[in-house]
Amino acid sequence: MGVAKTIRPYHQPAGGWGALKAMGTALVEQHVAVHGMATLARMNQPGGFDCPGCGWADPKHTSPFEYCENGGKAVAWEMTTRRCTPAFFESHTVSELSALNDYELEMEGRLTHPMRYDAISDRYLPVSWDEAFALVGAHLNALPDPNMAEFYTSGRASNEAAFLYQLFAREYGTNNFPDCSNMCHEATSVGLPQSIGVGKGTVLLEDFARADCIFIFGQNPGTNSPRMMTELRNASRRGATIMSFNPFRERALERFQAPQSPVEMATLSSTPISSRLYQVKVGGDVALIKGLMKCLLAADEEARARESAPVLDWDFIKGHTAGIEALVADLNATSWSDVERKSGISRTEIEIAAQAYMKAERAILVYGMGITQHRHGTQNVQQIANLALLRGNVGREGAGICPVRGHSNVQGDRTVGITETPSRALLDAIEARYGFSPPKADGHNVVTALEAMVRGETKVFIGLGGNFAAAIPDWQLTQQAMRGLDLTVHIATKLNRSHLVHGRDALILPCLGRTEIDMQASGPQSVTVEDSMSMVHASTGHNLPASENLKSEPAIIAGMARATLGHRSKVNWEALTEDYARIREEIEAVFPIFQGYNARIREPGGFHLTSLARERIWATATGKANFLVCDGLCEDPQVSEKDVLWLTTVRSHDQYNTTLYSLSDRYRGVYGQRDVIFLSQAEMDRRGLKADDRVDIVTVSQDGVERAVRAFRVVPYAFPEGGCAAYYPETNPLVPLYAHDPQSFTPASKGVPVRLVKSTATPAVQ
Ligand SMILES: Nc1nc2c(c(=O)[nH]1)N[C@H]1C(S)=C(S)[C@@H](COP(=O)(O)OP(=O)(O)OC[C@H]3O[C@@H](n4cnc5c(=O)[nH]c(N)nc54)[C@H](O)[C@@H]3O)O[C@H]1N2
Ligand SMILES: Nc1nc2c(c(=O)[nH]1)N[C@H]1C(S)=C(S)[C@@H](COP(=O)(O)OP(=O)(O)OC[C@H]3O[C@@H](n4cnc5c(=O)[nH]c(N)nc54)[C@H](O)[C@@H]3O)O[C@H]1N2
Ligand SMILES: [Mo]
Repeated sequence: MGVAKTIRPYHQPAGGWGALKAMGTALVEQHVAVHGMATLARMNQPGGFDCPGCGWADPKHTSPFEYCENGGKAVAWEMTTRRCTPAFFESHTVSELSALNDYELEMEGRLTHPMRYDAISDRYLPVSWDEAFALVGAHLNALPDPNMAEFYTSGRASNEAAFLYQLFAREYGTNNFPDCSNMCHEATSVGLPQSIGVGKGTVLLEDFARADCIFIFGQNPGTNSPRMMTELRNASRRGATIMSFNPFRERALERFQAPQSPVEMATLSSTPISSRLYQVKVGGDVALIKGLMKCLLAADEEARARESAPVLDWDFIKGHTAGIEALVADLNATSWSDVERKSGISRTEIEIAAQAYMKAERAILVYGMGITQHRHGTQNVQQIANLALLRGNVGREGAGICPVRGHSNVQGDRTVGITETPSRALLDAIEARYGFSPPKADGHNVVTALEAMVRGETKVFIGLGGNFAAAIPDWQLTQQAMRGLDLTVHIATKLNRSHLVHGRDALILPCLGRTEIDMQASGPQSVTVEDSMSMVHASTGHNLPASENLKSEPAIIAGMARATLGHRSKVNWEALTEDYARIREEIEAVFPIFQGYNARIREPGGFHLTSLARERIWATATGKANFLVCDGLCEDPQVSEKDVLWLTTVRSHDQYNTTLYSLSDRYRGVYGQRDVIFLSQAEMDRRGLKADDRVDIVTVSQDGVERAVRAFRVVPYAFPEGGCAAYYPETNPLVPLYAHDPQSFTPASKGVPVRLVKSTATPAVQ
């Protein structure tokens, strides 16, 4: 890849010509320049396909330029002309492949043929689809208990694939659905229902055009949802106040040059985005939000003393909420000195942000992984909800809570039944429709699935997309457990680490991507997806498949189901794969919210799945929206040592989760390398470290196990004290499996206590 390992601070705005150039480079690297541009023109358009990148919403799928740099890269990555064929597998043992880095693995290109691991030659060898399905069936049917199998989903799977998958696993007999969202927005799915009765956001895209104030907590839109920059830029230009709360001064949160704006591009001008960036300490959000709420309370009391208009929305609080007294008591018991110490932000600065929030008639609170991936992720989410409720900023135009989802259909997958804790209503609906009795007991999430693997209880792992072995925490322990499985099955488009961390028997089943024509007995098929704003729309691929041996995800799931369940199945798998409109009819039958599904996806832009909270109907135990108290400021009593730093593991600008588009991170000024640690000058001085020194990062473990990554390069950076940052997934070995939010089980990958030790190791070859 030939990019020199340098550190060169980036002084431009985010976006701009750099973004166009990077997208062009990605297309050229994948040898798809001309065809790629034609394909991109069909992205997020009526009759086209849905961007396989992030879960951000599209403006009714009607703008002529609805893609971004990183969406472009995601498409180029899928469309690549490179092929990872049986001949490639023939010439490399799995041990040899294991020496390649994650970038090199995926650069081998699209998988073309189903492959089965052969232990004698330590190679993957071609296998027929029928043999592959029979092998899955034989392993699953040999298990004494269906709960010894795990059915993992990554959030790119369509509604149709996900629905069939959960139906298959439930008819087989388990609710074991570890899901990428367990490592992602689970704190939202668990936290928000307690607060507002629904585990999803409450805003629509059009609300961004009406908001006076937008707060962004722990989310990096310029990299991870660049189409959101259009909304932020427009909001900024019409005078809305945007404020960000993030340990990094992420460039796109500062200023953005819109590649869609001819004027900005021609004049090299840009739009400032955040009027203030608050460099909150890693893990300091509860303190910060409590500080903001303290300001609101104080201002409200003052206003009432003066008999002027209240600051809190008392009509809303009295009519719609419960728990305000306990919240007020908690805030009064929270001292400013603790707030300042834990958040790293002064009271005066917090007051400025609070003023902006109070002044705004309509405010949107946006958040991402900086909020959810903590031991106190659920509490973080609920404090954001409290802040919204205090001013009635839920269920009103231009206002609301906006968790920005990750994968393009992670939200849809959950809506159509990928859940390890199914409701009674879902189980009853399945039983009524199909006449089999689905398992009632809760199944495994990612953490409990890994724990079961470590205990040796799990025998079979099936992954519908994703790169489980790389995305999970605590590799030393967890990857070893995966190697002990009887069978691992991966439905995938590209070769990745999970295929090499395999069980005794192992299959790689190559599938079609979103950009490709999905031809079934009734003709070409469309699938459907749901975005972060709960809009459901169709996605249709137009490119020829990467290989004639590929199958669609629904067809692969149906194949496994038939081979496993045989004649005892109550589902007509064949008929469902012949025509996906039939799958949508089934979804509608099980989930009444999808009423009129097949007709409604023909509307341009699709349709909105109504959210009760948006209508101010609260599906909580109290029938109200709940203010929820978080005791204290989420300090960790286990970690008091002075030299401990809180490590947050983040994405570079050039990766899609475990997929690396390159080893560079343009906006943070890092080129050709990923084994770096961002550290403030003060923390460096405290440790006698200089720029470019190499350090081992060692977790302060509670179980006596050594967790370390070696020889990371120190990069001085404007970063809050007490914390440091490095890239995911290279630092996943540092995240202990036990370190997760007790409520949502989200691994605490944005808050790992670590120590730095001067390295004696030489840097790993990248
Ligand atoms: N191009 C691209 N797009 C993507 C992805 C990708 O990898 N690449 N991934 C997709 C997925 S699955 C997801 S979930 C989303 C992820 O998108 P984001 O939510 O943006 O994820 P991250 O980059 O991991 O971290 C978000 C931000 O949190 C900040 N942060 C870290 N710790 C803290 C903290 O303690 N408090 C606060 N307030 N902030 C903190 C980081 O500095 C970073 O700016 O994007 C999706 N879209
Ligand atoms: N330390 C740390 N760990 C984290 C995170 C973090 O911020 N820090 N983030 C977490 C988050 S938010 C998430 S969502 C998870 C991500 O976990 P996953 O969703 O499991 O991982 P991805 O890297 O998105 O998966 C990439 C693989 O998906 C396959 N793929 C791509 N497109 C398709 C398709 O259309 N169909 C199929 N079947 N396969 C396809 C390709 O083979 C590719 O190699 O990681 C989590 N882990
Ligand atoms: Mo995610």
